[in-house]
Amino acid sequence: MNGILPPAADPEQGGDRPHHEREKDMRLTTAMTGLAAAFAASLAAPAAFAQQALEIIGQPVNGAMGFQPAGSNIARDLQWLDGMLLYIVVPIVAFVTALLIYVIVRYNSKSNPTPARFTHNSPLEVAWTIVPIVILVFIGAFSLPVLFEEQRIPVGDVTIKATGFQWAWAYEYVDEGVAFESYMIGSPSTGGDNMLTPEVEKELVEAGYTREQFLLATDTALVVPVGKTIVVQVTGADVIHSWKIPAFGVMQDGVPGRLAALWFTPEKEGIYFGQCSELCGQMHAYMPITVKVVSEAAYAEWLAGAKTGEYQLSHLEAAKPVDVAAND
Ligand SMILES: [Cu+2]
Repeated sequence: MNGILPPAADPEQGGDRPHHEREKDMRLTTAMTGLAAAFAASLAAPAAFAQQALEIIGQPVNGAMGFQPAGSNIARDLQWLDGMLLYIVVPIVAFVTALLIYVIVRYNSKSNPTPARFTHNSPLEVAWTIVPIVILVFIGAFSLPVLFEEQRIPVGDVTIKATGFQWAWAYEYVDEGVAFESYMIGSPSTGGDNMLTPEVEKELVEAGYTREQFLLATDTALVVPVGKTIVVQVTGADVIHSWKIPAFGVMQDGVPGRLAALWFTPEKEGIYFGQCSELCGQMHAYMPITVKVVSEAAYAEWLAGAKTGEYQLSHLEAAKPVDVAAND
């Protein structure tokens, strides 16, 4: 997003009016926002659900280094492993670099004109075999449990099937009879042309985002309850796509004709973004993923609305089985 988006406007625009006056304004604004939100919520489809209350946690930030904040058990363990490995990798790199420099300086042909002629040193050879084995076994003792944690799919409290297609994601809450598609705000499917126009910015703001979330925010979002086991079954309807949320530490290819799975337990309420991460065609960059992690009560409310509203499975194209073997 570098270069496309200017920095966001400064939100602290109080001018030089007295402090108490600004505070009064803010209270009024908050009250009005609350009222407007309540009014909007009473009208809107589940798509516009719970925007105001949720903080955006999982998104790329210009100039940032390292990981996005860990938003799940999987991401927390992955990031811990990454940090632990640095304590092993950094000394090894420093040691090998120092050794190389020492050899270059001490044993070049000028400072060491007559080189030694020996070819074997048994204690040294045993040492440089055993020491790396010990290091690798030590790393494995920590990395394999994390790998198994990711790959052993538990029984989910919520099971969602995510189908990638050119170019968006379709979701089905398999035990609930709820399904919907999720298009990037500003994509052709929502009337845009993948450019950040003033109309697209308006749509983003109406959906509770800002221009900073262009290329990340979708018209509908996956909604999941905090603290529950979420299993996502991933597949593709046409070519290979990949469902990835960096802040959850999950990524799984969606292959046509196969149903793979990933799981995570979201640990903090908020909005998390991801993108299709398998090069899948011309509009690969325009099929992002938006996940809203909400309280259990808010999830139950959303689900009830989704079941009776436009997200009913029977209403949707996504419900039709995909004939992956068809070649006509
Ligand atoms: Cu894709």
